[in-house]
Amino acid sequence: MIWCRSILPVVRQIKSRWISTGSRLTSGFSLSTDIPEIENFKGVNSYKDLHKFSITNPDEFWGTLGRSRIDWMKPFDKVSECDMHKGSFKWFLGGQLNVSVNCVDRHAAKTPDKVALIWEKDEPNETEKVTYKELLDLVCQVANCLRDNGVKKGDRVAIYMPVSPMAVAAMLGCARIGAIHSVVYAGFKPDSLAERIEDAGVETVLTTDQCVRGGEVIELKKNVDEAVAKSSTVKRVLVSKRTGAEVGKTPLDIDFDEAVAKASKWCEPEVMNSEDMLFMLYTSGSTGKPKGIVHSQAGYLLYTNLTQKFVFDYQEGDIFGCVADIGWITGHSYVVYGPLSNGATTVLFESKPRYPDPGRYWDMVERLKINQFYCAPTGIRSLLRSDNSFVQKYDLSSLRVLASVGEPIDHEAWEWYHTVVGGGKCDVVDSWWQTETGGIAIAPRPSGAGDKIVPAIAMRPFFGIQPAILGRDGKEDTSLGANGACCIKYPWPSIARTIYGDHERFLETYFNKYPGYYFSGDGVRLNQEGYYQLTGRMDDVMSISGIRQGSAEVEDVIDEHPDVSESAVVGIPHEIKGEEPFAYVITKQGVTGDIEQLKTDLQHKVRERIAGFAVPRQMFFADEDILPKTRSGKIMRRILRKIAVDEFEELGDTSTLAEPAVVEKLIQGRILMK
Ligand code: 6R9
Repeated sequence: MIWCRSILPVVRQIKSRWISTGSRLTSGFSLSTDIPEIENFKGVNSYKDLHKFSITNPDEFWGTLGRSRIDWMKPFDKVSECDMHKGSFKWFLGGQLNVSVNCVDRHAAKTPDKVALIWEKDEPNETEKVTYKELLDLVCQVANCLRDNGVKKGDRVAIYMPVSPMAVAAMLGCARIGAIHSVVYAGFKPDSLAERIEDAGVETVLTTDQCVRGGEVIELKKNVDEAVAKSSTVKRVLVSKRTGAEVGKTPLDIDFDEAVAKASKWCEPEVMNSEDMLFMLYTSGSTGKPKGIVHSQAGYLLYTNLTQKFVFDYQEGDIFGCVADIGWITGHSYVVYGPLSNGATTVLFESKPRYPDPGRYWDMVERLKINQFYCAPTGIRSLLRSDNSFVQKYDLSSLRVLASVGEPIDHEAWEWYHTVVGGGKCDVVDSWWQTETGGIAIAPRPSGAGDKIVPAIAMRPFFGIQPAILGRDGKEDTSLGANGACCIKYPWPSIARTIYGDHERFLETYFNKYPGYYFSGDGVRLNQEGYYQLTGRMDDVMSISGIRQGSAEVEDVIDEHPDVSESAVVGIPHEIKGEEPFAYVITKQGVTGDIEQLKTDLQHKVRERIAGFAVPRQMFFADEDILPKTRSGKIMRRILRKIAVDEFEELGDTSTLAEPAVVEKLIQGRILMK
C-alpha cells in the first residue's frame, strides 16, 4: 500500500532515541599468535605499529606475508611494480602458483575430512556438506570436464548458477586450468547476461536447469538460451541439475553433471603467473554499460586470505557464514577465496533472509553454529521491521563477529544487530570496500585489545591501505573533520588490474580525477577521533544552497524513527537552492498512524539533528519495500531521482533490479502524492 496524505487511525508513540554505547572488541587480534611473521618486523608491538609498518615498508610487509601465506610453485623475485598514473599494478613478479591448490589441495592434504562447504539450500532445513577431499575431487572433475570440452587457459567462462557446491567447484575448476571466470548473478535477465557474454567473448556458459530463491523458481536455462541467441560467441552450454525440471535442449547443450561424473578425480593444476587473470566480475555502474573488473592471481588471493582472517577474527574450527551471493564480489572474496584459502568451513546461502519467515538467518546460525556472520544492511533493515521474537527464539551463542557490507549501515540497524542479534556480546564490524578493491579496505578490526568499536562507521584502514581525503580543490585534507572524496594513496595487492577490454575507461574512472590516487567514487569524512566514516557515493551527495550534504546522513536520521523501516533520499533540482532533498520512506510492518504527523516528526528530527537545509520538503511514504534495489541490495537512486521529478519515461535500464515491478508502484505512488 502506498500512503498519500491519508490519515491513519492511531499515532504510535515515538520511542526515545537509542543512545549508542558502542562495543568493546571481545576477542581479537593477538599479534604474535595470529601474525607470527611480525618477528621479522622491527619495533612492531601493536596493531597501530603494524599498520604503520605496512604502509612505510609495503614491500617488506607484503613480501613476508606473501611468502608465508601462499603456496608457490615458483617463488616470486620482486614484490611490487606499480604506477598509479598508468593504472598499472604488478605484485609478486616472477612468482608462479595455482589458486585452486591454495584453496583446496593444501587443506585436503592436511584435513581431508574437514567440512569445506555447508550448502544451506533454499528449501528450509536442507543442507549439504562437502569435505575438503570431496571438494578437491569435484574441482578436479569440473576442471577436467572443462578441458575435455575445449576450454583453455585464458578463455573466459560465464558462470550463471545459484550458490551451490557445483558453482564453487566451477569457479575453482576454472582457476585450476587457468580459465577466467565471469560469474553472472543467477537472476539477471537474458539481456544483461548476453551483454556480459558479448563483452568478454565468452565461449562457454555454465548454468543449471532452474534455480530457486525464496521458493520462487527462476528459469536459468531458458534465460541462457535467450541470451545465447543474441550472442555470436557461445560454443557450448554446460547444464547442471538444480530442480530436475524438464528444460528444453539446444545443440549447444552438454549435460554438466554427467560429464563431471565421468571425469577423472585428479587434474594437474595449470602453472599460473602471479599477474595472470583470475576472474572478471561486472559491476553495475549507475551509468554506462557494466564494467568487467579484472582481478589477478596472487595479490587477490593474499589480500582476501588476510582480511578474512583478521577482519573477522577467523580461528581454526570456526564456521564462517557470509550470506552473499557468488554473483557479487563479497561472494567471491568471503564465500569462496578468503575462507577456503584459510582452510575454513564456509557457508553457501542460497535463500532469502525472510524465507520462509524472518527467522531464516538465525535458525541457520543456530543449526550450523555459525561464528562469523556477514550480511548487507538492507537485509538487517528488512528484518528489524519484524518482531524480535524471530531472532530471540534461537540460540545465537556461537556468534562472535557480526559484520556488514554494501552500503553505509545506519545507527538503528547497527544497534539492532548489536543488541538483538549479538546480545551486546559480539563485535559489530562495518566493512567498506568495493569490487575494485578486491577485499575489505576499511573496517574496525583488526585492532588493539580493548579498543572500542564506534557504532555504524568503518573506522580503520586495513594493513597496507592508506586512505586519503581529497577536497574540491584536488588537494589532500588530513585535518580532523575533513570531508571529501575517498581515495587511496598507495596500491595494495588486490587492487583491480583493469576494466576488461577498456583500460582507458579504467584510468578515466579511477585514476585521472585525482592524479596519483585511486578514487573510489565514495565520499568520506575523518571524524574528530580520527576514524573514517563513509558517507555514500559521491553522486549521492547533494549540493543544497552550495552546502554539501550526503544522502546517507539524512537517511540515517530518518531511519532512526521507530515507525520507519528504510528510506532513500535523493537530491532534486530547486530553483533557488540548486538542489533540495526528496525522501522516500518505507514504514515498518503494522504501523498505523497519521502520516502527516510522521512527516512532520521526521522533518523536525532532520532539522534538529542536521540542519534546516537538509530537511526534505517532499516525502513519499509506502508501507512495503518498494525501493528499487539491485540484486546486491544497492538502491538505484537514478530511478528515484527521475520519479521524484516526474520523468517516468526516462528511467533508463531497469533490468538489473531485483524486483522490476516496484517501478510501476513508485510511479503510481508519485502520481497519487500530487
Ligand atoms: C563490497 C561491495 C561498492 C560500493 C562502494 C560503496 C558501497 C560498500 C560499504 C559501502 C558505506 C560500507 N559500500 N560497503 N558504503 N559503507 N561499509 O559492496 O562491492 O558491489 O562493488 O559496491 O558499495 O558505495 O563504493 P560493490
